[in-house]
Amino acid sequence: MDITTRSFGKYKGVEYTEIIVKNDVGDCLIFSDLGARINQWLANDTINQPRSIVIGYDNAEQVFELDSYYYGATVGPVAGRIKDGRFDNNGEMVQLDCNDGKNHLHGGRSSWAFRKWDYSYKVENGEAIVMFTLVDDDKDSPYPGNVKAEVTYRVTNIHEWFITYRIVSDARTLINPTNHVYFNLNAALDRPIDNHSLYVNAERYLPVDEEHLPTGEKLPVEGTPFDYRTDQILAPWLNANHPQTKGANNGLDHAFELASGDGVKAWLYSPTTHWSIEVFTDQPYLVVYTHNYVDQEGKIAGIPRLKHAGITFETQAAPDAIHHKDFGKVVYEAGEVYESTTCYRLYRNVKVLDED
Ligand code: G6D
Repeated sequence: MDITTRSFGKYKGVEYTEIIVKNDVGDCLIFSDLGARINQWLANDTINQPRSIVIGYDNAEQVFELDSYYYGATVGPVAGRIKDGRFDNNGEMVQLDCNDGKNHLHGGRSSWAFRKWDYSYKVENGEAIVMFTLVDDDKDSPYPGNVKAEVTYRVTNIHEWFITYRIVSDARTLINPTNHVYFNLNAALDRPIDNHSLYVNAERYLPVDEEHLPTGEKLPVEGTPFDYRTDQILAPWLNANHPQTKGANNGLDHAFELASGDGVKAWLYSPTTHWSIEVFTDQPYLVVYTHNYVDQEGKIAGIPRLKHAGITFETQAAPDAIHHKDFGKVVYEAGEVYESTTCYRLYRNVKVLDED
């Protein structure tokens, strides 16, 4: 297990860093202090060629100049949308900035995705540990409280990437972060994920309105383009003639209510590489977004942004949970610690990759 660093470039006079983790089984995961994000996951194929399975940026400037995608970023303090950016905090009305139409999304303009985090790293028990920390005080953020956030990435020698959050505030506030990693297991970012198979262990999903806010309903997935209780090839469902997928510009952009327990909560497979990802989490919801909007020109890693270029597995309490009592815990009192762990595990089939 080897950990090194290199520059991720400079933006407005601030230098950012990439932290490069190479495990003993051919994976190279590259994180950055800009947004405590994952920027690359390179896995060796059967002819020992590194193939990228997540979407990232070439440098810090792209994050600030191109980013409406939040590739690989830690988004918070609250990941999902908050209606009108407003909520009642124990009798005090709090108004957040509304960076997504009339609503607040991904932490707003002071999102953790665009902050420079402190970091440290070590190898412990044969695993790479990269710890990011951020002090988000109420001067820098419209959220109540001075918050200390720790995000620890652990990379193992069986192709696992663990994310553990430990977050505490000195005042009652909202805490519900996630990681906005996009996977593409075709290992070629110019091949959309329409050919992937998806499994999600969920009986219900949350329909949304025209502002992508949950309506408050929880609907059965049965008979809909949200039924992944057995694995389904995505293409027909992303382009289904269903108001919810069409309303998301032909794709998924929805929260699934996950089954309880420690088992696999989601699974993704590419028929091109025969590689797959399993998702484990202690969070109650999973937002799956299939990169339905391509609203930025420009190429990243030399490749134009494509619709359905990747798929996210954003583990969290449901979007707008502050306005829906049964959407998961999002309110934390002063000193109350938020702790959560999510794991993404890669499986590489022994078959030779399909010829390009
Ligand atoms: C769009 O509605 C989607 C969000 O769910 C996603 O997180 C964002 O793009 C990157 O706003």
